[in-house]
Amino acid sequence: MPTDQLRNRRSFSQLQDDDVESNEKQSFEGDGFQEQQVKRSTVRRLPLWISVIGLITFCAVLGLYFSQLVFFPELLFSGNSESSGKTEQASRGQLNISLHPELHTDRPAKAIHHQWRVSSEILSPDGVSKRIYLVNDAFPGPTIEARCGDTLIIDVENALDNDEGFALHWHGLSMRNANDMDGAVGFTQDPIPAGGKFTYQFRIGEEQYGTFWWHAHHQEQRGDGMYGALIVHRPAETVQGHAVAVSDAVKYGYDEERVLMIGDWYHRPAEEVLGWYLQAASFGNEPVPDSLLINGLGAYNCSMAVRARPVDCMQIEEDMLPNLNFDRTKKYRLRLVDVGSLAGFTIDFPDAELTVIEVDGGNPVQQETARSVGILHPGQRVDAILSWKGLSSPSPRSHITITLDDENFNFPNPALTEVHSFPINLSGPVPPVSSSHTKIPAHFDLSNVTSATPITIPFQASQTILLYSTVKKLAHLSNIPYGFFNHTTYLPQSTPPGPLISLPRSSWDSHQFVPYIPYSPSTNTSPTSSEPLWIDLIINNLDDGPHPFHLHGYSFYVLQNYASGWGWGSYNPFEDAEPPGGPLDLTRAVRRDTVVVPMRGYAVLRFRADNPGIWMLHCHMLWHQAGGMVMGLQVGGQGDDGGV
Ligand SMILES: [Cu+2]
Repeated sequence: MPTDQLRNRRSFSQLQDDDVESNEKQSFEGDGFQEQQVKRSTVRRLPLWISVIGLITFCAVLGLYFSQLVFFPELLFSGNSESSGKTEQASRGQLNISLHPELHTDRPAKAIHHQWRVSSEILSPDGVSKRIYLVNDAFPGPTIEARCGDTLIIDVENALDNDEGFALHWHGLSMRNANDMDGAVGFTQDPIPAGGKFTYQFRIGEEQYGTFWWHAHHQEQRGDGMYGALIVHRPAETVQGHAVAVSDAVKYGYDEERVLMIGDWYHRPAEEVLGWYLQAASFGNEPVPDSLLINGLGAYNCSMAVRARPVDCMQIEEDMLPNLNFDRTKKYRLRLVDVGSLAGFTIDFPDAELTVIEVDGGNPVQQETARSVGILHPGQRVDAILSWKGLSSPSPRSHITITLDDENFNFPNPALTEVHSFPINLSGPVPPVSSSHTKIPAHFDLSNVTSATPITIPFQASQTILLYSTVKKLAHLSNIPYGFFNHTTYLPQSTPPGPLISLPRSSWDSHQFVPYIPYSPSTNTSPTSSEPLWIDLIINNLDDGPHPFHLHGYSFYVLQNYASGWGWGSYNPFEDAEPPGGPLDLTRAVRRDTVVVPMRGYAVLRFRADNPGIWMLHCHMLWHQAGGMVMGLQVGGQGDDGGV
């Protein structure tokens, strides 16, 4: 029903304003434990008579608003969002999720307590109705903000129907000494059953700060909205020559922070989409998305819907498009996350400039400035400083354009518009035009990022793990496109059942491909010490499309990322004298936790195996992951011979 849909759209926006996190219960470490409750309104069901009065009032206000527009049309394009009331913001679809670094950068580490209730509801984030997962009645779920060294305690309640379980993963966090809190169903925990509760408790490493996110790690729930942002702020630190501690805002020169979770979106339930993909008739062509969401909102053109897949669609008119607000005189740190299931994207601010500063979990990169930045692939993050200093037009309006990468769109989807634009309302005086602005490159290619500073890693690794990943359509598997690492396609452990962490390695079944890496802690903390071991992970991609691979529990140096101009660009260090891509980069290799291996190419990743546990390694394209492109690494613990 349209009124329901309107309510739904309003509820998203109201839950995404600039308030402090919902229902947050914080315990402070230090002089004993104090407790502080910060609460704000959430969507609740109201008695009928209140709803009727509310509806009448709403209609009256709406009527008044539109009657005023006749006389004051500038109201429609008011540039100053700060002066707008909540109702107006909500009805116009505010995309802003502002962050609060000031609550975290100048305090000691503490415990942060959240209470989450996971449910689902039919909502229409881009105008099209679909069942979506909610956490505390919000989609996307709550944004967690913390600082390094904080302990997160998240009490999760499963309020889903139909016996549906789930688990939550904290993407990019090392989860040191907390392997069992990693949320990877099949590896580290069983799903939290319907009606059940589970408490995630772990400490964020002292060395970890940056842009992370949390998402479901069971079946395809991530594709139906079970995700949110997880931001770890870097504490201000004392720097020689500065009277006060220096925060990231001072270091990078920005005023405010915003998070933008951007991702492709399917109008059918992810389970149904996967069902279409995992059959012979798909010929291994990935399901192409229908739409795109930013922070849980989009704007679908209902006339694009195809007859074969009818949708319940409410057209979002031009003046109701989800929009962003910026003050032209300020600089913003944008924390961008690709929360999508398949497609990478490029983000373009035609009237502003973006300076890339960090990738994934706070890894500083050589700064590059451009009007557009991409491609950001599923699971990856990039932090960039947004500046309007070169803007010459006095117009209070600009726009942002997101273009979905079509490299995996082999099977055309006429329902999809690949380019989405959303309005930006600008406030503040027009800054002086910078003559250098016209010289700014139009685009920065994120595959060219390098470390901001020289790195120190050993010349060679102690152990090399050679992998070949591919989607295969095998006759004996009914020509269904299953994902493989080497000779294994993943299925959750079944005989005996249980997460791998709970079973001796000798009892794991044939769908578990988990190379073993010995671990012995070392007192030598030198970055080139041989203990714990340095590992080379060489991932060859034999497919005609890219795969963004994510390793849990670690980040790694990307020593080489190679795509062959012709034929197969594989690398086998046991046979090849030299990598086809030339010498490895041992001086400026970027560090990441999610790396794209190009089609018919390979990546050489090096990391120090200093975090014991059983860690998943998988393609972050949901359809490949669900089709079995999943393996693991076991660091420490019992090896194949039963020894430690
Ligand atoms: Cu993939």
